[in-house]
Amino acid sequence: MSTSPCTTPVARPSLAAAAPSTLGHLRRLSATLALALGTLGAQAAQSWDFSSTFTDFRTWTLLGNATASYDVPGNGFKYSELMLTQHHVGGQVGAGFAPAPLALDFNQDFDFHFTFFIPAGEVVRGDGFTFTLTDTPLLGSAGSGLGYDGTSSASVAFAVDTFHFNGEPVSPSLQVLAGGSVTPLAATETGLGDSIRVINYQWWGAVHYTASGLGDSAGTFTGTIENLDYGSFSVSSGVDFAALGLAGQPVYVGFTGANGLADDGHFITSAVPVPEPQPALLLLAGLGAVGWRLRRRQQN
Ligand SMILES: [Ca+2]
Repeated sequence: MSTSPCTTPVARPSLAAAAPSTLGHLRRLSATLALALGTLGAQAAQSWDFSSTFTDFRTWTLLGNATASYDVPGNGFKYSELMLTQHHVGGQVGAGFAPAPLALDFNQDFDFHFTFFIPAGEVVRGDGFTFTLTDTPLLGSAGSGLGYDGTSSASVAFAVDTFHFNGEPVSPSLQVLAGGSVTPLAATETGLGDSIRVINYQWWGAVHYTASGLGDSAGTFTGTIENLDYGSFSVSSGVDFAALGLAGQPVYVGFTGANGLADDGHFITSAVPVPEPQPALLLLAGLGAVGWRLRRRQQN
């Protein structure tokens, strides 16, 4: 394994890791169907996938230590990475938010999909990252604050918390957070231990919201992580977006992360195949050669 700090190849999915899982296939198929139905019906689907719909994180609002990169290494894929905290560098806190706010309807369901890596540092695991919906891009405190704690904007977050003190949910845990506090509304202890931060191991993340159906901008907010080796883990909480002050506001979507005394990296990634012109050209050239040989044979 590389020992140099902050190497993008560490975070880059291998070809195997970039190959979508079966669940990923189904997810994309259902997302495509939802989009198709959305354009046919009156209700547009509220669905976003930052992983398989290419997301250039260089265009995002980057706060604190967060940086973004873009790469086309010639392996048939193009990549962009949002690095919230740098691998092997402690004391980091960063955030990145999509540049344009969304007009989310909290009386309709919505979902977001993303992929992430937590390359392990060399000391204690920590601290984690959040997927955040907020009325203004935010950056909270480092360490256990996950780049979210202490912020005053109207917000809800899905946290992957990888470090705990005594009395807190045993890490790695999944949490629903709100109001700029890292005291969770709900938490699920995954029991994953250091498997959460196996180097170069890609996780799928998702946030699903199911509206109450009562027209009150409230519903059930669920965060999920999964991969083929370790399975799927979720946390759910009722969330009242009207009470939080997010209903009717422009909603910024993004991620925050921190590592404090630990030095794990926290990377959100996007990778899509790059269309390759060569095979099509070769095919045409091949057909042309066959045609020429057939014509020669007929002339002879
Ligand atoms: Ca924690």
